Amino acid sequence: MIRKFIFGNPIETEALVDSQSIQGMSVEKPGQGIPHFAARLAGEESSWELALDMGERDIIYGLGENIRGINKRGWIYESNCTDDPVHTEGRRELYAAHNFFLVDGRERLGVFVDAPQKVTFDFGYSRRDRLVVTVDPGGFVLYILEGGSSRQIVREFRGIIGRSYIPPRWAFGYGQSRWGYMCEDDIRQVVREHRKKGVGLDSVYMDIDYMEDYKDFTVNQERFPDFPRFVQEMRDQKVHLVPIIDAGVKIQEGYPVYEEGVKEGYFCKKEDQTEFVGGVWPGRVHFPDMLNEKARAWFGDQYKFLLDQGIDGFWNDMNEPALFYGEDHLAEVFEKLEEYSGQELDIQSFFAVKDLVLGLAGRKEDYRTFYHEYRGQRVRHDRVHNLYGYYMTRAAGEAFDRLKPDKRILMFSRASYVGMHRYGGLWTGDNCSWWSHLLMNLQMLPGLNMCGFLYSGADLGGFGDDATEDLLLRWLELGIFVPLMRNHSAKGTRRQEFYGFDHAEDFRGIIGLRYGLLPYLYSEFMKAALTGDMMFLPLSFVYPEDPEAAGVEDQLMVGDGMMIAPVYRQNARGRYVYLPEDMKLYRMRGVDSLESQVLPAGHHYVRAELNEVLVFVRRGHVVPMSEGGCCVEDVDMSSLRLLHFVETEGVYELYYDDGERKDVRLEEGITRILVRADKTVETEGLLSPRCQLI
Ligand code: MIG
Repeated sequence: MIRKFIFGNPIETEALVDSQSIQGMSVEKPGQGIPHFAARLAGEESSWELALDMGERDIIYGLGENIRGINKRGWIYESNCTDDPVHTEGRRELYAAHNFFLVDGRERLGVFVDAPQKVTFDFGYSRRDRLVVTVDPGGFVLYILEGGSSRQIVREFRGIIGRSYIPPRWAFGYGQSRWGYMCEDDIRQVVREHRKKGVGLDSVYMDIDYMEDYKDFTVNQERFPDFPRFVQEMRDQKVHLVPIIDAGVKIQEGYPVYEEGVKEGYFCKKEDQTEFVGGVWPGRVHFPDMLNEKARAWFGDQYKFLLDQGIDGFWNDMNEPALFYGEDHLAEVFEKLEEYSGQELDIQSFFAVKDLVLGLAGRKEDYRTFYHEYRGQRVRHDRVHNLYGYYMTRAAGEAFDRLKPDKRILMFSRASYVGMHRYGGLWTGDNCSWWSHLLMNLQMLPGLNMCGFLYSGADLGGFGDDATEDLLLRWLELGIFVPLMRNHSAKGTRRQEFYGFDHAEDFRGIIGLRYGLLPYLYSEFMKAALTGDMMFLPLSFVYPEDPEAAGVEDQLMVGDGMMIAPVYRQNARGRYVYLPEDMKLYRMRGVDSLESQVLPAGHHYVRAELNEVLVFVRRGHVVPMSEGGCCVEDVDMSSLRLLHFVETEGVYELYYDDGERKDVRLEEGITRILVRADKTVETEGLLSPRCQLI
């Protein structure tokens, strides 16, 4: 059951596919019959506060991309899309605003706070047993979902927010990226090393250096003299190039995107109707008004420039939107600095000077100085801040539907809001090469799925700071299960392509497993997308009666038949694993190197050497694997190996399609694989693979 409560005059976000069909009650004053929550008005401009008393053992799941554990209880989080590259435990907000959570305990309810402005989630931070949601002024819609299991509540939520984005199948292959590939040869080297050493690769990412002066929808002619030819050269090697697109448009005479945008009035303007100027990588920029329908269509059409040259995938960056400085405020800072200059600074003034300079980036006040034309109204940016990345990605997604109606285009974004999940996936931004961030990557996955973000992933190996070989291997051992599997790192950090390290064979084995597991992973992804389910689940979603499962923060269920327990500690050669039921453990070094053993329910210490991955298959389940390959299109579906834990019988419904079509139906792609106790296998449906039990 879904109930809807309307507070004040909310701004439509289009998070839901059809918000009108759910009957709503408007809430004018506190104490007006909202179930579970006590509502009150607080703050100067009157923001709403919703409070709920929690039971001692209540668990809170959700909030998608945010820091800390799977159970979000015990911290305070903010939805306020922010470009901050240091994701430490003390942070409250990252790049995304995913306002859906689920309280599971004394009562079980799903809660979606549909508000494009800042929202704060105090989950037992101020008071251990109290949950308080604070919504900044401006109105919002509250949805409360009840009835059924946690998984059912999530499915119901996913039903109202619409089908998740589905990428082309090649986007499930391994992607190599680095901020700093400057020219054709840098990219050729990546491909050459992968192909030479037989380590899988499907895509190479192009960061901002491929552009001319960081201008969107340009390609640097000196470094990529014949881009369409180069794109084709890579395609001949079965590699897709994936360029980055930034939100800010460089202010430069003669640059058509800039000139057209100004002429048509497509950029965000200030109170005085002049364009807002910010500073980002291209220098001075304007921000396209992604919320304005016409501007959005126009911005989306720009992707054609690259599509026409053979590009079929993109990543949208800096769309919180990130702001190194706002030009007006920069002028104020210079003025103040002028006052200090020549003076003898005492320590207070020194810190004042320092704060002035450090306070330039992402300054909240700057977000109050420009406006959008949204649904016929002029709306100040901070009121809709969390929609910007969503609407930028929507611009692209809608354009792809017009420009490439029959072909899936890869798209993922940094900033996001619920609703964007229909147009693209996401990556979780600038993490660091830290062991703690490997675990954080795992812990974010279920929350992301709850909010509709299935095609998502973190920078494997870590973006900031220096990676080591063992960290990268361990991280890849999680990454092979995650739809967006990309190794990315920052300029200035240690290189982290596999070939910079000593043991190519270990990387070949681990990355090879991704291609081996592809039949299962793609199939589980598609089933999750097409039925509104999760692909990564906390153990408690599958074993709700097991109190120990509820406390597990470092293992996940992956699809229907599998549990994973990655190693995420430096120097560990194994780990403790909790099994809610008997399972069959496969310890794998590569597609051709695996051993298995049945383990009884309970706690175990399980060995896992640096080059070994642990996969646990549930009783009665079958997990199909391919023989591997060096890219997705080489994965052979005619010959499958079946991981299985079958005592009586086990069935797997394998989904498959051409990997490209947008218009997909689950029923059309199913092959039923039946494994019997006597070890015979029968298949029926779309494919007729040869099957071998392993
Ligand atoms: O201010 O384009 O998160 O993946 O490599 C940094 C350069 C801008 C941030 C992205 C990162 C990308 C980087 N970008």
